[in-house]
Amino acid sequence: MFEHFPFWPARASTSAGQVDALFIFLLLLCGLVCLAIFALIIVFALRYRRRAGHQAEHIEGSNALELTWTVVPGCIFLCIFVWGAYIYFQERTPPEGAADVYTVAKQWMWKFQHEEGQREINELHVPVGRDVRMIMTSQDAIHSFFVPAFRIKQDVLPGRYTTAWFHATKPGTYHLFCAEYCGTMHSGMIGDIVVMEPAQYQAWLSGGGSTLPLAATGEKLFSELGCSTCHRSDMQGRGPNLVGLFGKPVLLEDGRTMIADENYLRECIQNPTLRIPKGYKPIMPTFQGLVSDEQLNALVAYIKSLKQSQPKQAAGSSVAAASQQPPATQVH
Ligand code: HEC
Ligand SMILES: [Cu+2]
Repeated sequence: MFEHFPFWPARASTSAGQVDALFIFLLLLCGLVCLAIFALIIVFALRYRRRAGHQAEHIEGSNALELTWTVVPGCIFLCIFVWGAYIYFQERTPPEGAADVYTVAKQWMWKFQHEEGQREINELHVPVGRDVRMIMTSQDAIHSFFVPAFRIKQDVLPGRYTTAWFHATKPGTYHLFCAEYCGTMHSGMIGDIVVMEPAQYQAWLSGGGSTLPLAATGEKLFSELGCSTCHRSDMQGRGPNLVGLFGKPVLLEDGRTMIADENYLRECIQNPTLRIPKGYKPIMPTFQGLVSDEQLNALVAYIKSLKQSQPKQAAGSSVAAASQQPPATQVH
């Protein structure tokens, strides 16, 4: 209904309609309450104006009245809360099997890395109808990934990953903004999300020449940086076997159990001494400052891929993996 309303951004994702419904509900509710207050002010002012022979009457408290104006707004607020929480959790929970796009924000640009290997700056191509999960980090200040047409906004922080996801529903080009003041050129930190029909998208993917998938780039780095000398799939290395690690709980030396998600992998590479898996010595050198955020993304993508693409190897090392880790539980 707001398609041609100039102040309303295009609606191009599955969650846009839900966010709008809640927003319109809040707008109507506030508008109605505001109207009612103004109407009552006028009515009361006229009705109870000062007149000869009329005297105000003192009223003692009324429990019925107090209860009504407490319970009714309380219920309305609770409805808003439940509705909002429902949408929030939906926006926070990426569906199983979403395609990952790694994002590095910096003053003042957006850099994207596709799983397929394509890299882009200030422009992100995605197909209609795919669940896309943004795995984002910043090289410097705090930024915020904001796509009004998708109704998503997520802060992007240095030193860790934050995620957001969307499912584009309409081809087109949509604005991307940085929504967190990040320095002089903050207002210029903008980009385009180009949503294409799947066939077009395939053409775009293959148009860029041959690119190495992100996980393969990570695999190359893994051997170039010497990771593979300690992390071997045959369990002869000095470091833990990384096959099948992603998504599993890891028991640490200090007794904590952590899920090996993207942030865990990232921190293990940047700051290995912070988390020592049980049974291992803190001999892994830190790679902080030695690998860029893009390279870190590739390494993380590679370690994640060790689960999906090498089921045979994973099965072979499951004994060792099991002794190192508690039973697998489903995460995300
Ligand atoms: C000198 C041997 C060595 C090298 C080189 C090394 N690691 Fe490690 N790595 C270890 C050891 C030992 C541990 C466990 C103790 C710890 O976390 O410090 C570990 C832990 C890890 C973990 C956490 C594993 C788990 O089961 O929780 C990850 C992920 C990891 N390394 C990735 C890498 C990557 C990526 C590289 C290359 C950039 C690398 N490592 C290089 C020895 C090494
Ligand atoms: Cu910014």
